[in-house]
Amino acid sequence: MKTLNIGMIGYGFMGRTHSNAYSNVNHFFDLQYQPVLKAICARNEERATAFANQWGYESVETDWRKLIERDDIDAIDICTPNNLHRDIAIAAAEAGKMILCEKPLARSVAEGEEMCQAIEKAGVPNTVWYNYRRVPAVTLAKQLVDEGRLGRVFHYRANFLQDWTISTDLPQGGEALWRLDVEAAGSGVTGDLLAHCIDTAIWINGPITSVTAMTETFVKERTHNLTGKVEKVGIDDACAFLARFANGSLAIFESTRYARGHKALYTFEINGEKASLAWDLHDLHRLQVFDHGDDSLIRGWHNVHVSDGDQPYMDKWWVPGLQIGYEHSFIHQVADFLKSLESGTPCGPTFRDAQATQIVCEAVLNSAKSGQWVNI
Ligand code: SOE
Repeated sequence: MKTLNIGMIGYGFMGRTHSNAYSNVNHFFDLQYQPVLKAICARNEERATAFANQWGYESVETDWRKLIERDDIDAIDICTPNNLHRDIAIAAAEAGKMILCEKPLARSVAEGEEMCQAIEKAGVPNTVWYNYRRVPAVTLAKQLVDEGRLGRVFHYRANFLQDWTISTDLPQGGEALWRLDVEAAGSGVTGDLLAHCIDTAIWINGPITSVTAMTETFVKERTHNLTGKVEKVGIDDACAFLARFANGSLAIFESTRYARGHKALYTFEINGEKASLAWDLHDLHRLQVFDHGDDSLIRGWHNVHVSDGDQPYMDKWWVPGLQIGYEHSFIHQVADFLKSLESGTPCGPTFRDAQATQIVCEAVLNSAKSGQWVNI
C-alpha cells in the first residue's frame, strides 16, 4: 500500500466532509493508495489543533505557504473561501503537489485559467470537488443517458433552492458568512449553487452553448463582519437562466437563497424522446425513471431505489436495499482520485472541466448585467 500524505487547508464544513472521506475510503474500496491525514492548516492555531485532534491529523500549520513547502506532503486539499483558491493552487502546482480543490474552481474565468495553466504546466494530478456527480443515483442518470436510453434529449431542468440568507440582520463576510461577501466568494448563488447544477448538466448532457439570465440581490446592504460597517452587498441572492446545449436541447436553471422552506433542494429532470429522469437531493438515493418503452398497462414513473450492487458504487457498501447518503459522494470522489493515480488517468472533474463550469457561470452573470443572450 502506498501512502498519500494529505495537507488540508481550511477546516470548515468541507474540511469535515473531505477528512471523513480520506479516513474511510480504504475501509470500503480496494486501492493501492492510502491517504494519510498529515497536516491541517488554518490561521487559528488553537482551533486547527482542536480539529487535528478530532480528526487525527498528525500536525498543524498556520501558514499555507509553509505547508506547501513541506517535503512530506503529497497532495494539497483546498477547503478555503474562494478568494484563496488561485494563489494556493498555483503555489501548490509549482511545488509539484497534487491538488484537490473545493468548488467553484475560482472567483472568475481569468483566475480559473491561471490555475488550469499552472497545473497543466506542472503536470500534477488534480480534481475539483463537484461531489454530486458521485451520488450513485446521479451517476446512474449519467449512465442511462450515455447508454442512449433517453434517445434524443429535449429538456434539462435544474434547481438549487435554499433559504438561509432571508434575514436582513444577517451580516456578510468573515468566517461562515464569506459566501455573502463578493470579494471572498466571487458571486452568490451562481458560483456557489448553480455551479453544481451546471457541472452535473455538462457532465450528463454535454456543453452549454448560450445563456440568458436574470439575477437579483434582495437585501442590498448588510453589516460587514470584517469592517463592522454597513456595506453594499455584491453577490447575487437569486439567479435564473435559460440555456441551449450543443446537442440541441433546451434548459432552465434556477437558484436562490430566498425560497423559504428549502434548505438544500437540488433537483434536476431530463426529458428525452424515449424516457425521462428526475432526481432530488432530499431523496438522494432514488432516481425517478419514466420509460416510454414499458408495457402501456404498467407504464409510469418508476421510483428506483439505488442500493443494488449493480448500480454505481453500491457494490462497495452494504447489501441491496440499504442506502447511503451525502457524505459518501465525497468518499467516492477520493476513491476515484486514488484509482486515477493507479491508472495514470485524470479524475474528473479536473481543473479544466471545472473551468468549463466557470465559463458558463461568468456568461450567466454577464448576461444578467447586459440583458442579452451570451454565447459560450
Ligand atoms: C452553501 O450553503 C452550500 O454549502 C454550498 O457551498 C455547497 O457546495 C452545497 O453543496 C450545499 O450548500
